[in-house]
This record gives sequence, C-alpha cells and structure tokens, in this order.
Amino acid sequence: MRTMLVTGGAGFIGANFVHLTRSRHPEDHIIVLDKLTYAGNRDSLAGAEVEFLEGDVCDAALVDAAVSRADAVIHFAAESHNDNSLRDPRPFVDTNVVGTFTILEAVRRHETRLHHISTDEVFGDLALDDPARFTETTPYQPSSPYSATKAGSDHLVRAWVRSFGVTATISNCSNNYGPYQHIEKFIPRQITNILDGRTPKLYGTGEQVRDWIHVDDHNAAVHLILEQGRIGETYNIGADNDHVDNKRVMELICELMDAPGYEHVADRPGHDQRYAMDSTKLRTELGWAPRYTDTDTGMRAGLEQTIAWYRDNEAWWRPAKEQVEAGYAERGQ
Ligand code: NAD
Ligand code: TDX
Repeated sequence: MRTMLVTGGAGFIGANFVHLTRSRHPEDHIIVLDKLTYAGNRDSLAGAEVEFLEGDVCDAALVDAAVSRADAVIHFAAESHNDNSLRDPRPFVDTNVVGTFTILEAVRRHETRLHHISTDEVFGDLALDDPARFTETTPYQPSSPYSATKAGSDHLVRAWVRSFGVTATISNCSNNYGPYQHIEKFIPRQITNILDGRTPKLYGTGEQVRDWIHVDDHNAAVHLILEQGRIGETYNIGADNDHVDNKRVMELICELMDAPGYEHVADRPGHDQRYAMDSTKLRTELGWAPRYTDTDTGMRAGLEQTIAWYRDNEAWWRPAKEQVEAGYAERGQ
C-alpha cells in the first residue's frame, strides 16, 4: 500500500486525479491537503475514500507532518484563474510560489518523491499564424501574474532537483476540461450559462487557440510519469487540439446543447493568443496517448460527457453561479 499526498485535491484536476487513482489503485491511502478556497469543493470528493486535511500549502508545520507520512506527493494546489490574477495577484504569489517552496523543503527533508503539476502558459503564447508548438526546451516567457508564478514554481522545482537532489518530475499541460471544473472557466461557464437560460459569453473575437485536453487524459499521463518518468525530467502534455479556436469550441457547445447563439463581450487584457503543446517526449518515452480524440475538433465526445455531467450535477455548481456571473458583469464580460 502506498500513501499519496495530493495537494489541491478538492479542485478540478486534483479531484479527478483522486477519483482516477481510487479506481486504479483501491489499495492506496490518499491524503488530500486543500485550503478549500472558493475553487475547492469538498463535494467533488464525494464517494472517494480519502483522509482530508483542510489547510494551506504555505503552512510549513502542517505540510511537513503530511509529507512525512507520504510515499509520493502530487502537487496540484494553486491559484489557477488568469482573470483573477489580473485583479489580485497576491494569492498567486503566496500559493503558487511560497506554497511550492514549502512543499519542496518538506520533500527535501523527508526524501519523498514529488510530482509537480504545471501549465503550458509558462512558455508565453504564440502568434495565431505561428504553427510552432512548445517543447520541453522552449524558453519560459509567461504573460500573466498566474503564469509568471507557475513559471517561478517550476524554476524552484528544477533548482531543488539540481542543488539538493530532490526526486521530482514536472509536467506542463494544456487547457483541461471535464467534470468538477469551476464555472468561472470558459467551458463550464458556457455550459452552465446555457443550462441557466443565460447567453454564452465569448471574449473578443474568439480567435484565440487553446490546446484542449480532457482531464482524464491529463491525469493518466500524471500516473505514467509518477510510475515511469525519469527523475528531474519535464514532460509536456497535450492532445493535439491546437487547431481549435475558442469560437469553434463555443459553436460546438451551442450545437451539442441546442442553444440559439452566443454574444461577444470585453476581451481579457493581455489575452494570450495561441497555446500549442508538443507531447512527443511523453508519447515516445512513456507510451502515453489521449483517449478523448475524434476527427472533428477532437473534443466532441469529451464535451458530450462534460455537458451531461453539468446537467446531472446542478446542485454542485448552482451555489456559485450568481456570484460568478455578477463578477463578470462588473467587468463587462
Ligand atoms: P482549481 O483552481 O480548480 O483548484 C485548485 C485547488 O487548490 C482548490 O481545491 C483550492 O482550494 C486549492 N488551493 C488553493 N490555494 C491553496 C493553498 N494555499 N493551500 C492548499 N490548497 C490550496 O485548479 P485546477 O484547474 O484543478 O488546477 C490544478 C493544477 O493544475 C494547478 O497547479 C494549475 O496550475 C495546473 N493546470 C491547470 C490547467 C487547467 O486547464 N485547469 C492546465 C494545466 C495545468
Ligand atoms: O467566459 C469566458 N469567455 C472566453 O472567451 C472565459 C472565462 C474565457 N474565455 C476565453 C479566454 C481564453 O482564451 O477562453 C479561453 C480559456 O479561458 P480560461 O478557461 O479562463 O483558461 P485559460 O486562461 O486559457 O487558462 C487555463 O488553462 C491553462 C487554466 O485556467 C489555467 O489554470 C491553465 O494553466
């Protein structure tokens, strides 16, 4: 039996990771450490047997005690929303940078295996007409306070590997979608807008490109890296959806939900244009491949599953809806 410490396990990707791990490794003991910020939801772990620690990844004593009992730490906890980081960057510096530092010091002390979860946004963005993809050696050029703090956390992990021999791996993944994603984010916001009788909202022209991946494909890659990844290495994760712009995703959601249309709203300041991930290393070294692929946008089956989940789980998202939309309305979005 292994003990896994999952930070941020009440958030979107972390909760999906816990459910996947429970189904694949029922014998594992899972400790979830989560502060339950506005983005964390205890209900996302319903049905999964876990030891739940409510607390902050910046709390060195709490983190040390939890890490001392773990065989591996999977570090998802972060402030994750770009729009929020533009209004109040402080929690991003605290959780993403100081939180990761705190985790690193604990795994250093206890010689514990760490996998650090990061994002494609550390590489900055590409021009819309640039067909390049980010590789593991693309220089970091983050644009927002969110991506800058994630970039900082990645640098810390690499420095702790090299300077202190910490046994860590990193993965940088593209935009995820799927069940349990907070309704402030693009895809669940539009799905719940339609379910709620509101008009879906597209920022600016909607020509930006995100390399969408289903959350289960991301987490399957994390499992592979944990089991077979080389220590000190970084793996890019992406499902080759870098030809699908926001407008196309919006049209597909409207089509699948029989919605009459959407409206254009104020654009995000400094809006990153195009993200595209080259996941060749993960595919060739570890044999990973995404399961959610199809010949249209690569997202139809995954979106159908995600829409059905939000339809069936209104009690999960309803309490946040009014406030999230009021916040967006204040900013003309
Ligand atoms: P999320 O915002 O849905 O969840 C974050 C979780 O972390 C929440 O449960 C929250 O309560 C918890 N948390 C926040 N601050 C904390 C703190 N100080 N101490 C303890 N817990 C804290 O985020 P997500 O979308 O699930 O992202 C998870 C990770 O994956 C992040 O590191 C993010 O950078 C990365 N990532 C996300 C995406 C994406 O598309 N969502 C893509 C690539 C990488
Ligand atoms: O209502 C909206 N309308 C809209 O057009 C919202 C909320 C977003 N958008 C656009 C902005 C982006 O181009 O959709 C795209 C996706 O937006 P978000 O869901 O906010 O994601 P993004 O900013 O791309 O970042 C996400 O992917 C990388 C996650 O939030 C990050 O945590 C992850 O690192």
